[in-house]
Amino acid sequence: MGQYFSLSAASLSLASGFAGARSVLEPAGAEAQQIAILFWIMLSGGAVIWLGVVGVLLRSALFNRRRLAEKSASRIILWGGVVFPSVTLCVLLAYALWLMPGLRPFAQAGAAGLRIEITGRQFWWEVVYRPAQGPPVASANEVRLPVGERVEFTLKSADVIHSFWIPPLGGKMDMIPGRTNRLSLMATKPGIFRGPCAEYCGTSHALMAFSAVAMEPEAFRSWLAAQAIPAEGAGASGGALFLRHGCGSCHFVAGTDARGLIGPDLSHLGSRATVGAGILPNTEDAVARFIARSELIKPGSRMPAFDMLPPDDIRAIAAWLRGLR
Ligand code: HEC
Ligand SMILES: [Cu+2]
Repeated sequence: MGQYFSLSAASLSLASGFAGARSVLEPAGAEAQQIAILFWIMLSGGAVIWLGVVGVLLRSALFNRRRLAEKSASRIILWGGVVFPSVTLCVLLAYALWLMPGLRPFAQAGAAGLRIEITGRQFWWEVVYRPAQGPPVASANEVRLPVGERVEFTLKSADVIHSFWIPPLGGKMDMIPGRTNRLSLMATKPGIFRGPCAEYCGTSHALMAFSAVAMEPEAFRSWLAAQAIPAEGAGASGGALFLRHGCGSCHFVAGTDARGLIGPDLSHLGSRATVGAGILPNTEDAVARFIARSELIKPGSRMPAFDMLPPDDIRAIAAWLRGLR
């Protein structure tokens, strides 16, 4: 089993910085664009005001040390201390309020658009695509969406409060047990982004992320159509071992007898960029390590570690899962 103990903090942190992670300040979505503009307006406004205040301070301290008459002192306080901040803050408030309906334009998505249902779970993401036409498609730990189309997200939680956030696409929204929150996003550029859980949700909160993939609409539609069809795993023995070792009691794999609903849907695991909810690259080695040492890789995870299985069985299962594309 030695090979499974080799997981170090370094390999985790390397994996978590997977390609395509980007920041709020490189917007690739309509909502993120507005937030970035608001940020730059506030930053530059704040910088100008700060420079002005420091300038006046230096001037009075270094060059102009005579006392002011009481009348002009009161005037400075009235204009600089009351009127200016009130007007500036009112203008900023009005601008921010004006931005808000733009951040949540459900009406525009309408019934015709794509809806994606996401449920936060300790410590992974359940994803169900509900396209206007065609059957719903279940997935996990990855969210794909078409560029240039408004997508409505339905956000729920199965346990504690999580928060859904794709920084380059838009603002974050909480996932609250017993409630359904809605968020509408539109990607404007193709790309792969990282979506971290943005609300502390337990031991492995920092290891709960997903990849968001913005794709050209044509490519997205053919990808979704392919996801609706059961995949063929690589090497039938892996599939048999998967069932024999009881994985199917928690995991669903379309086209097999694995019908569990406790863990992520693995029907197309091989087509995802990461495993373990955004923390490991999707390689055979990483899948095998996750199966054997899930509690070491993700403390508090609801996935029991299977290090008692023969390594060859784990390898065969990992290879089979990776073939589910
Ligand atoms: C008791 C329920 C349970 C059993 C049994 C179980 N799993 Fe899991 N599994 C989970 C849960 C829950 C997660 C999500 C863990 C997380 O990311 O926090 C998971 C995650 C995974 C993942 C990562 C999925 C992804 O989307 O990245 C793989 C791969 C996996 N399990 C394979 C297996 C295999 C193979 C077996 C059998 C040897 C197995 N599991 C047995 C509950 C289970
Ligand atoms: Cu979370």
